[in-house]
Amino acid sequence: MPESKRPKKNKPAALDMSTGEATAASLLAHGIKTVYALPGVHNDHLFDAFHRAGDTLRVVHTRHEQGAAYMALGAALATGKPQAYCVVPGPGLLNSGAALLTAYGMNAPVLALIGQIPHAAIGRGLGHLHEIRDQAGIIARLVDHSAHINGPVETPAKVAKAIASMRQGRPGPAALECAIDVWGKRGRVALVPPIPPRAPLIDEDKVRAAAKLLGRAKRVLIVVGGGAQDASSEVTQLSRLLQAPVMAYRRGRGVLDGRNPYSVTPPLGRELWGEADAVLAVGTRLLNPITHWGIDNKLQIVRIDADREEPARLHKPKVALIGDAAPLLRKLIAELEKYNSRRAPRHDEMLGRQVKLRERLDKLSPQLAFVDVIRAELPEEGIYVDDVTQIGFAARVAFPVYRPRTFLSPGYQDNLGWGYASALGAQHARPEVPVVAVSGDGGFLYTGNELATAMRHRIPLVAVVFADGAYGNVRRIQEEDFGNRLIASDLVNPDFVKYAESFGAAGRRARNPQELGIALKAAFARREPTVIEVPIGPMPSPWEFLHMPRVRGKKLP
Ligand SMILES: Cc1ncc(C[n+]2csc(CCOP(=O)(O)OP(=O)(O)O)c2C)c(N)n1
Ligand SMILES: [Mg+2]
Repeated sequence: MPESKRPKKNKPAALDMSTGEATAASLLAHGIKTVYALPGVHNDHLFDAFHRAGDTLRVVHTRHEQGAAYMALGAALATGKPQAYCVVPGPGLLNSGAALLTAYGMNAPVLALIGQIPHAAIGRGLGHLHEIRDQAGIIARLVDHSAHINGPVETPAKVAKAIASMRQGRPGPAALECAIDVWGKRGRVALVPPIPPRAPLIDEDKVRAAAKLLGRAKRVLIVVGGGAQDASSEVTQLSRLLQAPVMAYRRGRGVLDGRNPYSVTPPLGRELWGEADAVLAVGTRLLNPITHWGIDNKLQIVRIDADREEPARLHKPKVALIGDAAPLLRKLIAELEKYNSRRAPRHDEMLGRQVKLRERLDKLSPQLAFVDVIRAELPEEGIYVDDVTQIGFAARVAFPVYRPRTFLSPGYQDNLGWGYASALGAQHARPEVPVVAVSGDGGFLYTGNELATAMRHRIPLVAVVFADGAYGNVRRIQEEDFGNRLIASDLVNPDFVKYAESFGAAGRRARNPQELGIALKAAFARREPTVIEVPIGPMPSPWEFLHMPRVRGKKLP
């Protein structure tokens, strides 16, 4: 063979493939072995490529596009690894929209594969099946990285770039769209390896400045968000070195083991925020503490964030360190050895504060009786998936989370109904650990239809549905703040036990915390799709533990 015709070293040979086959092969080359999906004519060639990939690539099909996208989201949050979903254009895309929006808000690495109308018709408004005006523009508003696939040859590079973007800087979703007549087009395709993440250079001067500031401080509070999920051991070590409590609300839970008395949620976090002279904020927007609890120049803030733009968005911190939390924290720990001061241990103080808080939380005892039982039955490594419900609000302040990625809560979108389908994705991606979805009767029926998916794909998710016959949170606000003028907050429910049984799943009813404990123990042992209905009455308001007034300085708008 003449020299020029010989394949270059390290360059894989080009193979004859369709765009769909190149997409499937590229997903596999990036370790993505599952696509959560709902098919349709626009993506037939892509699904045929998935079929041809055989057992190496699993397609988990759902009953609604929101289910597919939420499953990918739940899987991404439970594993920290990129996940993919695939839907038809127009209504398929919009049906998946709330999940994609939530993936953006939660910085979750979800890849959306979206069909398109015939290539030559895009933008012409001819009224093709599932046509939507400026689909690419709509997608571009929902994610930071999106691209259009024009044919097989460019597919591997576009997939690689999209997946790299999901880990680069602030992580998050990405989207690729491709026309109905392009998925099947063939060409000579050379696969490309994953693009290695570019770690930003660590600014040693800034690390030193942060170490000096924190080393000198007398009362440090660490605040963690979703960006700290992979830095659990570093945060734990820093908490010890600085004698600093660690506060988390929704996304940072489990970074410091909830059994550690230094692990706090907002009610204690606010007290500590008021007393602190320094805050180390890791992978969190810090929006609620700054805007609600106030800020003054006696509180020095060090921020660690993957996104360069984030730290100064609301309030300029003293020091901003840009990059992944774990390597930056390791540098900070090393540097602190030189500058850290001696501080008295706060162990007993923190234990005392925790006991006092628990006494205050007695007001929420109807919710906490259930929360405690779920914690008692869910194994240490089990995953709790939250929804926007009265039990959920109590859990956000009082459910101790033992490990990272074991408390999934929908972040600032706080979108009702994400729970069941996201939990299904978490359970699918982590089959070895039990997962429990905790919903209200309102939230459950958003995606409770995916019980059919749980049965079809044998996903042994356990769902607990607290049924009060109401959008209870809304109803309580109408009762307490709007003179009991009730509107649009009552619900007519199915019998959730029979509902589950009609799918062939296990249905149970638990009338009190003790019965819930028994039902959960059995369900985690049986490992089959299960719905446990818990009939409840009205619950006390959790707001005094979540919406708390200013404790220092001025309040930012
Ligand atoms: C997508 C979305 N729509 C509406 C809301 C507003 N909302 C917050 S809580 C709630 C009621 C939840 O009802 P349910 O799931 O039964 O839980 P409960 O409050 O009764 O415990 C509603 C409608 C929301 N958070 N997200
Ligand atoms: Mg309800």
